[in-house]
Amino acid sequence: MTPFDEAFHASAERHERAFIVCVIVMMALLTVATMFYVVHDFGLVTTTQSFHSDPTAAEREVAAADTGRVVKTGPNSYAVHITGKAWRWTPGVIHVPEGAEVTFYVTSSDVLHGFEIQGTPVNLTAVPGVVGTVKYTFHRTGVFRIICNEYCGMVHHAMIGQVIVDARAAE
Ligand SMILES: [Cu+2]
Repeated sequence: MTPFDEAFHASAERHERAFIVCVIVMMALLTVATMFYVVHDFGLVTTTQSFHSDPTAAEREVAAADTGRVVKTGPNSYAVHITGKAWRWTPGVIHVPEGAEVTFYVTSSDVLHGFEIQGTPVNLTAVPGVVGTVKYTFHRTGVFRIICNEYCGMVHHAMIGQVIVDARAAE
């Protein structure tokens, strides 16, 4: 071996070691990042009150809060608790008066559903185990269709509900 060969060999070995260290660091970062997302996606960590590790807990919460009824929460505000389940929204028909500010509490008891009220910006994913909240003020009377915009199986296209905005009675 010439002195040149030895110097080359030593330098190649240093590079190889540096590479091995890089790979170990990258694998460690990947492992940590994966664990972080797995824990969050599977709800093992509860970060806010709206998240539950048990999907049925969210269902019970909505059920306990009068699913199917429009609850008056103020002079001009209403709350509706609504559950998506393949393939219907419960309640399926919601009556609110014109000009009412309505807060929707939305969850799902099986798979992901898309809670969309046509003709409004209301668009929220109904997630099992999570109660999502969205507010909207209905300024005109008429029938607004609630559709599911997240494919959820065979009868997804027929998962249609209604928000019926009634004219205010003369005072
Ligand atoms: Cu759907």
